[in-house]
Amino acid sequence: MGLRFFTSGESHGYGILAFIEGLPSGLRIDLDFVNIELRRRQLGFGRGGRMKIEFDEATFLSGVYRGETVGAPITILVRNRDWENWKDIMDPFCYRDSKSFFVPRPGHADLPGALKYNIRDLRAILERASARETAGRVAGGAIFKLFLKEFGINIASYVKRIGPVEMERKPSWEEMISIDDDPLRCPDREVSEKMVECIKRAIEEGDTLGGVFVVTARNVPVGLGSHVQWDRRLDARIAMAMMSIQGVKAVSIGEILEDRDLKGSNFHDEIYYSKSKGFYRLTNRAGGIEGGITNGEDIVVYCYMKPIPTLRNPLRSVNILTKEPSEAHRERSDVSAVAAASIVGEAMLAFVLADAILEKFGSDNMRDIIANYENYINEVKNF
Ligand code: EPS
Repeated sequence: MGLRFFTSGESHGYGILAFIEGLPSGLRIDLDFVNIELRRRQLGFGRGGRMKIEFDEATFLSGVYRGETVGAPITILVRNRDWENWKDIMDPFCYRDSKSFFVPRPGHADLPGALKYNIRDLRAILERASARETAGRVAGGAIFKLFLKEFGINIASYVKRIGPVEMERKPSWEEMISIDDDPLRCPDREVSEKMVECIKRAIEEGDTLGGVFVVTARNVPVGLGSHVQWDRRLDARIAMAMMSIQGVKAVSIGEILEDRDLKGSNFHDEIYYSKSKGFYRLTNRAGGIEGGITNGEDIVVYCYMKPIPTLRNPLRSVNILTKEPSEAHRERSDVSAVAAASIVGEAMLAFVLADAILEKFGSDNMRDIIANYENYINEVKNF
C-alpha cells in the first residue's frame, strides 16, 4: 500500500490537518522538533500580515502513544489562529457573503476551480488552494524527517534566486544547515541583501516575485526507487511531490538546467572505487539519481516557483457573474514565499524518501526495518 499522506483544512477555517498512514511502530516522536519545523516555515522576508497572526503548533490527535508511533494512522492538527477573525464566515453553515468574490485572479486556481466544481463564490476555491495548507505538509514532513534520521539521512534547502537576483555558487552542506536566521534562507549574505531590496521594490510596486529553491538530501543509500516501471522511478516521484507545492512550475534534479553544453563527456559523473569507500564519484551532476534509482550521492532538487498571483496592482480579469471586464480580486497576501516553500520542499522530499525506504526495507516496526537496512548496507559494501 505504501506510505500515505494527506492534508485537509481551509486557509481561514479552524485548522489544517495532516494524516499519515503506513508508518511503522517504534518511531520516537520529538514534539519540539515538529514545532521547530513548523516555525521554520513561517519565516522569510516578504510574507504578508498573516504570519504575525499565526504561531503554528502541532497537536497530535491519533497514532502516537507515549511518544512513539504504534503503526496506527497519525493525525496532526495545526490550528489557524486567524480563524478567530473568520469564525462566522468560515462556519460551514453560515450563509453571509461578506468575503465572497467573483473576479478571478490570473494565475490562481480561482477560475478553473470555479468552472470545474460549478461554484460561483470564488472564496470556496481560494480557501483550499491557499498555501496555508502547507503547514500540514510540514507537520507531516517533520515526522518523515525523524524517520529518515534513524537511517542517518538528513535534508536541507536554500533559496537560490528571488526574481532576477541569483546566488550562482553552490553552498556547502554546513552553509545550508545554518541559514534559518537569514531573512531569505540564502547562504550568501550579499546576495540575500540584494534579494531583500528586490522584494522591497516589489512591495512598493504592488507586485510579487517568484524564485528558485534547492532541496538536498544527504546520506541516502544507493538503491531507492527503480528503473523497471515508470511510476517507480524515484526522480519521477520526487518531481510530482515538488510540483505539487503551490506555485512550483518546474522541477529539475541535478545540473541538467545548469549545463549549457550538454555534452555527455562533460555531464556524467565518472565512477571510482576504493576498498574503504566502495563505489563513489567526484562530481554529482546527476543529483544523486541514475535510471530512477538513488546512486548514493546527495539528492539535489531544484524547484522553480512562479510569482504569487494575488497582486495589489491587479491584472485584467472578468467578473464571472456580470461577464464585465474587471480588475482581479485583491486581498492580503505574501509578496514572495520562496523561503517558506523551501521548507515545504524539505517536507515533500522527506515524504518521498520515507516511502522509498519503507518500500525497500519493510514497513511494520522500526526494529525489523533497521535490521533489513543494516543487512543491505553490509551487502552493498561487500558487493
Ligand atoms: C496565501 C495567502 C496568505 C498567506 C497564506 C497563503 O494568507 P491570507 O490570505 O490569510 O493573508 O499568508 O499563507 C499562510 C497563511 C501560511 O501559513 O503560509 C495564499 O493565498 O496562498
